[in-house]
Amino acid sequence: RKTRVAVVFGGRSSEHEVSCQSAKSVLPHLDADRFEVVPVGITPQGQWALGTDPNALEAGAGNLPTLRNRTDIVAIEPGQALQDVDVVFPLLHGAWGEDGTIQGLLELGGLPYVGPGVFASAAAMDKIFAKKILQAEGLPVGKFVALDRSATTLTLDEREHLGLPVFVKPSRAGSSVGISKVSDWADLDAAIFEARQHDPKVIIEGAVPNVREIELAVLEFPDGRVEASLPAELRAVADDVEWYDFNAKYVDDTYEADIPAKLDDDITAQLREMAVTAFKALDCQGLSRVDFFLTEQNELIINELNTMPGFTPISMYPKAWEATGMDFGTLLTTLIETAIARGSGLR
Ligand code: ADP
Ligand code: MG
Ligand code: MG
Ligand code: K
Repeated sequence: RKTRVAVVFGGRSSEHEVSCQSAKSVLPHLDADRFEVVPVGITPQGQWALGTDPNALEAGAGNLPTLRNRTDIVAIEPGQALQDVDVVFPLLHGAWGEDGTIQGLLELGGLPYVGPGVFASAAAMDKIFAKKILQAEGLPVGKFVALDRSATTLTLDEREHLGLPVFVKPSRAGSSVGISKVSDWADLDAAIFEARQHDPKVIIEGAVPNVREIELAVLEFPDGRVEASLPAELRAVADDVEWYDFNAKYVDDTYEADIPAKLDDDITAQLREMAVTAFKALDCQGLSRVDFFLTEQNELIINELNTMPGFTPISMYPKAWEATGMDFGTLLTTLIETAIARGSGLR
């Protein structure tokens, strides 16, 4: 019989709609001869629902599909939703999905799943811990201050260390949700307050001036080999576009992608090697998108790893592999086969 793949999507995080969009674009690309898809939606309230077709969802925020306003959902237990499933694709972004929580549930149930395990998922979700681990491995990260849960502002020393502008971020979020760029210290406390709407843990980073944003898609193959795609670059189309915010990611056309990025061969080689090193430093498995900043001085900084990056039609992870010679369908098959080859339990 065909391999039964549960595609779990939606979820409780602020990236609910992005996840629904990812599911909508993944489903038609899964090899129908080999896989039988079991779509499992999770509502923003955390209800699990079987048989929710991501293609039949109404449009929500940013014109993305959503389960947010559905009143007809019949909630079932996760165990019931995943009954008779061979492997799970937890296509969830952000908290309660990309952060090790669903991975823990699947480990308890002994079910193999696509993507990194509990530890790597949790570590990559938390920008503060991810930076600490990367630093410990000797990998380059930018200047940052981890704001204590009880602190409401930066000290004078910390302000001097970071300099203006700074980026204020929830430590555990994604899709640029809750992030502000602050160019005047007078706006700092409001930005911290805003970030705290998403996470009590806040990270504040020194802004990299005239940064180039480069992303690489890292993939593990069923035999354990780990490879990085060619680098892709995200470029603002106009000078007055300041940074890659939620609207730039999903709504406007303020950013363009160069896939592959126009970079010298030696920087490309360095990026591909560093992406695999970062993947291993965080003990990732399956996949991750490793996002870099390239400074004006041609220095590389690792910004973050995303263990379940977007899989929408415009998302960089599938596009970067396409540019490296692997089509979307083959990529999805590889992800699922790697998950099955790994199995469940400690490894
Ligand atoms: P998310 O996980 O939400 O994507 P990021 O840390 O990647 O959060 O930040 C989102 C965007 O904000 C980046 O893609 C970049 O455009 C901008 N940004 C974040 N940190 C910095 C920084 N230190 N210097 C310059 N730009 C930054
Ligand atoms: Mg992220
Ligand atoms: Mg990012
Ligand atoms: K992340």
